[in-house]
Amino acid sequence: MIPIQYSAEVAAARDTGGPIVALESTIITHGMPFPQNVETARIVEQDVRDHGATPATIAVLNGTLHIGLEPDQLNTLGQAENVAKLSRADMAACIATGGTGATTVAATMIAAHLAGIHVFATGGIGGVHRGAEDSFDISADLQELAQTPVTVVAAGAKAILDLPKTFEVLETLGVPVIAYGQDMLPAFWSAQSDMVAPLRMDDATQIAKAQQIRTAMGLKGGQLVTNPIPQKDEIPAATLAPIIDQALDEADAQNISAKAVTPFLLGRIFELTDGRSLTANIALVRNNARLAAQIAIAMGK
Ligand code: PSU
Ligand code: MN
Repeated sequence: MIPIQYSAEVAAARDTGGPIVALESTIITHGMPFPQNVETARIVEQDVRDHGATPATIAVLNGTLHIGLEPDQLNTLGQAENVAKLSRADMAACIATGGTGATTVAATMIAAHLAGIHVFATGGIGGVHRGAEDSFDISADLQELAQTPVTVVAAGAKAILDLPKTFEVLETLGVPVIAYGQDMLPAFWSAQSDMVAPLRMDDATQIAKAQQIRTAMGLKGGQLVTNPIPQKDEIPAATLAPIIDQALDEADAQNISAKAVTPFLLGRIFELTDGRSLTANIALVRNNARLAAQIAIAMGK
C-alpha cells in the first residue's frame, strides 16, 4: 500500500540485520546551498559507513518513499527546485499525489520507524521559535519525538530558536533529552549553552539500552541525544548572538512565516558569517553521524 523503495545497500543491510542509521533530506534541500549540500550528504553517508553502519537517507521522490538514496537520486534532489518540506502533516499527501519532498526530522522519524530503523542523525531539531507566544510556531519535530520510537542524534535544537522554551516543551512531552559526554546542553553551532542537560550519558551502549527499555516499558516515543559540536569547529554563542538577532529582525520585517522561517534564518546566518555557519553545520552533522552509527551498532547487540 505504501510505495517504499530501499536503496541497494539498505536492502542488503536489512537482509543481514546490520545496523542502519537514518539521515534526513530537508537539511539537503532547505538547510544548505548547492553544491555543499550534496557533498555534505555524501560525506555524512560515508562517515556512517566508516563507523560500521549503513546510511539510509530518506526522501519522497515522485510519490515513492525512499529509504536510502542511490548517488544519482541524491544528486538530483540536491539541485531540484520547489521541493516540498515534509512533516507529519503532509508526507502521506505528497506520496498520494506523486510529489517530491524532503523529510524533516519529524517525517524522517516516521519513515525510519516504518522501515524498522531505530537511530537517526541530523544537525539540529526544530523547536519553539522565538516569539512563539504570538506566532504559535512550534516545530512538529517535538511532538514526533514524543510518539515515534527513534533515537535522534542532533547538536541540540537550532540556536535560532528559543532554546529554554524548546527544552521545556520536550520535558512536558516526556521526551528524554540526553547530553552526550558533558553536563550542559549544546547549542547547535556552539558546544555549550547555559542550560544544564536533564540527562547525561557518556557511551553509546547506555543510550541504546535506554531506548530499548523505554520501548519495553510501553513508553511511546524516542529520545533526543544532544551531541556537542567538536570544540575546534564551534562558533562561540557570544559571536553568533548579534548575527542571529539580525537575521530574526529581517525575517520579521519581511514577514517570513511557517515553513519558510528556518530555511530563511539558516540562509541569512550563512551570509552574515561569510559561510562559517555552514562549515560548523557540516562538522556537527558529521559528528552526529559517527555517534549515531555507534548507537545503531549497540542496539543490535
Ligand atoms: N538540521 C540542520 N539543518 C536543517 C534541519 C535540521 O542542520 O535545515 C531541518 C530539519 O529537517 C528540521 C527542520 O526538522 O530543519 C525544522 O524545520 P521547522 O523549524 O520548520 O520545523
Ligand atoms: Mn515551524
